[in-house]
Amino acid sequence: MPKVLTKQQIKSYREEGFVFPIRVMSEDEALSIAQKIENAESLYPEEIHSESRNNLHLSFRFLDDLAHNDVVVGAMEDLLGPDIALWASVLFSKGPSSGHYVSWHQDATYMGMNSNDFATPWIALTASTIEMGCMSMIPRSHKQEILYHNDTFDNDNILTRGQEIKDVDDSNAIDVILKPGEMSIHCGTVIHGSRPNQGKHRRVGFALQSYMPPSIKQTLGDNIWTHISGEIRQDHKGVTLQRPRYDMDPVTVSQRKMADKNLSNILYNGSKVKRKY
Ligand SMILES: O=C(O)CCC(=O)C(=O)O
Repeated sequence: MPKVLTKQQIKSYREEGFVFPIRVMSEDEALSIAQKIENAESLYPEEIHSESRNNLHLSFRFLDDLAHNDVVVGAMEDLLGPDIALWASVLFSKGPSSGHYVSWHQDATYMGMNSNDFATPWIALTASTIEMGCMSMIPRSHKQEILYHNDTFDNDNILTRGQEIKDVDDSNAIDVILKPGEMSIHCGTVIHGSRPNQGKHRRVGFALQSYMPPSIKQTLGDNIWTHISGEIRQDHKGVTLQRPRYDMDPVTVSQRKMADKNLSNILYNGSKVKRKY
């Protein structure tokens, strides 16, 4: 018996490569988390900003709570089984009327895993509409291997390498329109991207990238996992990440630095250019 997703939603995820919308919390709760992010940005500008956006669940208790949210974790258990660890998280923010976009890509390309069958919940903390540059997904595109990605490092492209798959047939693309507090879930090989935010308000999504069962192993870089549910993975490199006891807990802020460095080494492996995120 699934915990959160319906059988139809599980089928849809497996057949299309993604599923949405799934309500995680009320609109008010989501908007209050978006507000907490803004407060954190003004209180701790060195810790959280557009280029310091990875693994913020290790520095801020309210984002750690999202990574462990019952609805999110229940949905992951429905898709991945009972033993789950989180690889990383990314705060994807696009300011109003900004040129920032995300080119067509497959997440698994530079993650260095032995399998791409992992899942990423993307939680809308504000509305995410077509005008605001919501994600778009190419249905069933996950049923293929990783395609060639051209690393553009384009300034407006907010992917690490600005990597893009060229000539994607987007005639069947689905716009992942979400209300605050809803999430989508996509798999590691589905082709997706997002256009610039042409709206008047900021668009904020928190991507838990990605939840993995123990059968999926890191083949590049070190194993650094946030334990989520079931059996604790035994393949941690040196340290098991802890949960922040409060915002800016010095123990986990320092663990975040280590996790971010490892993430950067993995994502930019083989690249001559390295951005700060
Ligand atoms: O937030 C976006 O616009 C893109 C996010 C994305 O590519 C992802 O979560 O994998």
